[in-house]
Parts: sequence; structure tokens; C-alpha cells
Amino acid sequence: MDERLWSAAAAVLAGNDAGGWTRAAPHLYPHQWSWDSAFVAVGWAHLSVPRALTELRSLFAGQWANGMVSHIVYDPAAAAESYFPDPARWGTGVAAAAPDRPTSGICQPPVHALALAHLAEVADRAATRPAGPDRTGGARDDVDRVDAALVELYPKVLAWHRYLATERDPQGSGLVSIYHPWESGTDNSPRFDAALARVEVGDLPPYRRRDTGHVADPAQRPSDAEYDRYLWLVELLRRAGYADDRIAATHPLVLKDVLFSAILVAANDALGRIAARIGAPAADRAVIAGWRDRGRAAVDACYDPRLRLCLDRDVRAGTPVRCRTVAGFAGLVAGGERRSELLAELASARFLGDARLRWPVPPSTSPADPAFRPRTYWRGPSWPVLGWLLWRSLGSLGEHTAAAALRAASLEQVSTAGFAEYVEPFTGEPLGSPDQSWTAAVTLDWLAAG
Ligand code: 9WN
Repeated sequence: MDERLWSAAAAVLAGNDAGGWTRAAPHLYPHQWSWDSAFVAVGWAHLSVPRALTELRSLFAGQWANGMVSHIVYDPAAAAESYFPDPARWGTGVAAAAPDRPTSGICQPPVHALALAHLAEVADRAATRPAGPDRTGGARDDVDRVDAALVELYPKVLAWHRYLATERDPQGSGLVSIYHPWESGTDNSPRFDAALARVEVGDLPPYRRRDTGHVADPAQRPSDAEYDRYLWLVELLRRAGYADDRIAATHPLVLKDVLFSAILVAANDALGRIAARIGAPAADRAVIAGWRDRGRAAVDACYDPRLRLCLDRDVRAGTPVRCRTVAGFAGLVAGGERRSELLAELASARFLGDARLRWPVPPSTSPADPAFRPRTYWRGPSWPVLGWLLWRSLGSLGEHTAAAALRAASLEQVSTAGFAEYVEPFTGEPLGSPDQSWTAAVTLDWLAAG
């Protein structure tokens, strides 16, 4: 165990701890982000199980009445000029389902059940490990705390998954529709280029970006043209009252997001285990298993044999989105039947086998893709948190050699580049925000797995 790296990662979480929830990053992201929080809880679990549970409880306190977990729960105490868009821009008061606390009006990938199941595993392991009487007692208390939290959070997570399986998939296709690149969590990935290019920006109220002031070089962030479209999509969602049926009928950007859908498959698998643990009704468990199996088959059907990747579907264009990004490994996350083809593609010179990579960790966009930009956000840099998701998926699939190699390379990367938000894949230069919470959190989990 690298004690120095452990302490440094723990210090990042402590530094970003806002008391019950964790800022995604100290300056750039001073609020609670949905999928960040779930990854952060995975890290907190190794420092304090109660603190990890509080993280998820506070996120779900901002859940919408329709089950949606919004992508940002705002801290009203944060300086108004620190982040844009602010709650006023979302104007979620137009939505009957919005909670009374300030949130955004969209969501992010549902990593939460994975985090909860992980917390239960961490607590169980600690309770069975031989240790001094005090620690054993504390660990048993943690198992009780986890079980109480699972009973409390299970209906909320179930409502969240139900929202995704119904409102975001009225066709029952097994694939989740997203309305905004921010919902994917991979904002300016080339996955969205064609769909965004078709968005005609209308009468957009003026705005001032805050994000570019927090990074060394604005070119690391999305472009102004992308931001205009992001804000215009927010405007249209607000005008539609955040009503899913209206949005599905009229919104210009609707994508079946293959990675989001695959994460939902893995999350339903985890939720099924949680349901069994707490003795949830058999009918619930059958529904959850149905969502999981339907989603897994649908992700498999997104596999493209020419690119050897799973592809999103652009609903408005009626076409698959043909680009080489890390989202293409969705089939590994969902645990479907394309495992050997996807593993071969992951190892190929288009991804981990590119000899120019400083470490064999997945770049967000393949260097072989024409849209690849090594310093720009989701268009090339590697994001440790996605490495963690793939690592976890490989472990679940029993691909232990590939998982061990990815863990070792990822730990070398964070030891050198620190807890950066993302990293230039060839040089290893840290980019984006320093001290990003989820990078520190997944580092703790990698170290704990050693
Ligand atoms: C918009 C917080 C979030 C992550 C996303 C990442 C970035 C926000 C932004 O930061 O997005 O949601 O302002 O760029 O793309 O995945 O959740 O870390």
C-alpha cells in the first residue's frame, strides 16, 4: 500500500468535504454532482462508511418527485459567480416534479446503486476481517448502518431506475434517451458533434461562462459554440417545463446513450442484489431483473462489427453515431455477449495498445478518431474515473489479468499526475481541475484493492 498516495487522496476528499456532501472540485465545481457523488461515496467508504452513506443521502434529498436524480444539487452558500449555469438559468420552478431545493433540470448516469452495493461489500469485509475488539465492534455497527441505509434508500433508487426505464425509454427499448450532452457526463465527446451541429441556436438570453476562468488554458474546456448549444438546449428544456413527454416529442437532441444504458444495466444488477439483501418483494426483484436483461440485450445490439465498439443511436437522425470513444466499451460495463471483441478492441493500437500513450489507460476518444484532441476535455484526455469504471467491469467479468494491468497503470498515472480531472494521454500532463474529488476517490478504491 502506498501510504503517501492514500493520505494525499484522503486529504483531497477532506478538503472538498462541504459537510455531508462533497464538492466535485474545489473551485471549478463547487456543488454536488450526481455521478461524482456516487464515485466519491466509493472512496469515502474506505475512510468512513457513515460519511459515504451521508453523501448518497444528501444527493437523494434533491430527488425529483418523478424519480429523477438531477445532475447538480446546488449549494446555495457557494458564491454566485463560481459556476454557470446557476439555478436561475435552469428555472426548475416550471416543473411540478422539481424539489424545493435548487437543482438542475437534467440527470447523469445512474452509478448510485453500484456505489451502495460497493459500500455494503466494504462494510461486510471489514466486519469479517480479524481485528482488535474495538475495530470489529465498529465494523459491525457499520454493517448495521449500511443495512438501515439500504432500507431507506432502496425505494428512492428503485424510483430513479423506474424513471429511466419508463420516462427515458417510452419505447421499452432497453436504451436510455438523453436530451443534453451533460447528461452523458462526457460532455463534448465527438459522440455529440453531429447532433449538436443540427441544433439551431435561437433567441438565447446572454450569459457569461465561469468555467474557463478556472483552468490554465480555455482550450481544455468545451468551445463557445458548444456552450451556446448547451445553453440553448437548457432553454428549450425549461420552455418544455422539463416534461419528458413534451421533450421526447419536440426536443432537437435526443440520443440513446449506450454508456448510460450500460451503467443502468450494471446498476440494476447491483440493485437486484440490494433488493435480495433487504428482502424486497419478489415482484420488485422480477422487475429489476427484467430491466437488467432488456438493457443488456439492447447494449449488445448496439455493437458495430466494423468499429468493434458499441455505438449510441441518434434518435432524431435515426442513425448510429459512428465514432471511436471510450463509451464504445459499454458492452463490458453491461456484461453482454461481445466481451471478446471489445477486449480485443480495447487492447488494440486504437486504444490501450497505442505506443504513444504514457500509460495504458483508456483515452476518452481514440487517437485513431479524426476528432481526437489530446488536451481537450472528453475529446482525448484520459479520465481516471472512467478507467475505474472499466476496471470494475473487467473484474466483474472475471477478466482479472486485464483488470490488474489497468489498476497498475492507473495508479502510476495518479502517482505522477496527481488527482487531476483529466490527463493528456501522451505526455501525462494534468489538465482541468486539480484535486478532483472522484479522481481521489477511485484512487482510494484502487489502493484498497491491493
Ligand atoms: C457539467 C463534475 C462534472 C462531471 C462531468 C464533467 C463536468 C460539468 C461541466 O464536470 O461537467 O455537468 O461544467 O463541465 O463532464 O462528467 O460530472 O465533475
